[in-house]
Amino acid sequence: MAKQKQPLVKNIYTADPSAHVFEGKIYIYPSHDLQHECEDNDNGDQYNMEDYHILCMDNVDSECVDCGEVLHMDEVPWVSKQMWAPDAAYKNGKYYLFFPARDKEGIFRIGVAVSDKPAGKFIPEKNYIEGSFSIDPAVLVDDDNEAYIYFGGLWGGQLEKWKTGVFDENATEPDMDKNAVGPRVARLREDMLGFAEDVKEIVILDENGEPLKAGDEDRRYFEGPWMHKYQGKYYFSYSTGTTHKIVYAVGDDPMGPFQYKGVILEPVLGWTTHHSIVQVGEKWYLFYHDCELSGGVNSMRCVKYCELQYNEDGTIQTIKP
Ligand code: FUB
Repeated sequence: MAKQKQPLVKNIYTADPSAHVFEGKIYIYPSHDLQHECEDNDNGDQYNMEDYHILCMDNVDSECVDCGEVLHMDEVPWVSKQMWAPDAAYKNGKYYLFFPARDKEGIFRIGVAVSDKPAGKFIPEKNYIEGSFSIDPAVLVDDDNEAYIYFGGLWGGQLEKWKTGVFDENATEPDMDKNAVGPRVARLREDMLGFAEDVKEIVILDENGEPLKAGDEDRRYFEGPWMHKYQGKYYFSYSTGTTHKIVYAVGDDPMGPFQYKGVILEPVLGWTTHHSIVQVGEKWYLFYHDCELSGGVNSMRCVKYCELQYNEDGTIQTIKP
């Protein structure tokens, strides 16, 4: 039986859970953390993952099952290393697994793999999505069947190196009083295998309608985007990285802008925090990770879940891990 706030599986280390209800079950698309000797640094070298496993639960109370490996980096011609946080989407009868990894030049790109079933096996496209960069793809298929991909992560995820639209190895984050680097969004093509239009930078606004500043580390975007809809509004949530929170901002358009609203999850054990939000029946759930299973090793994480509750005004109640 799965219990809230307990590791969902213990046979492997898992992180970055993207949860969806497909075909009446809960499918979780996580990163698969490995035990290895890589250096623990700000570049994320310690997150040296090689493949993806999919987890499945019949319902929120049932056992969580590891469905096994569905994609390995050796099967993806453009990948050199580091298969980081994935997400999956369903459209037009097929399932799509979106995943970031470093290409042969060491630049993070986003790839896509396709399956007829939610638990794979997934067959990768030969090349990464043209025009893609950075990490942590999250996909929303909206009620009108338009699909949007959100992505980006600072530091190891290289987002600040794309300020000009071209990769600049030496680019750094903006000064503290300048506008924060925004996450990115692109509309996906009807076949889900490429961007339909140019990538756009998302703006997250403060309570006065001003863009959040780079020095506002309690609120500015760092990595791990997620998009869900609640009562017709678009809820864009993400990790603040250096301050280790999951926070959210709300807007009327899937491409933003979004106004900052508050904290969803207080810091967990471990440096990274990463989440997804999914409705199962009448209730809403937060899937997240921490490092409890490894006793606090940053690169050996475990996926958990708990119920998420809204207030009457549509704000989300803050969860303590
Ligand atoms: O799992 C590797 C990276 O750590 C993810 O891409 C980030 O979101 C962070 O969780």
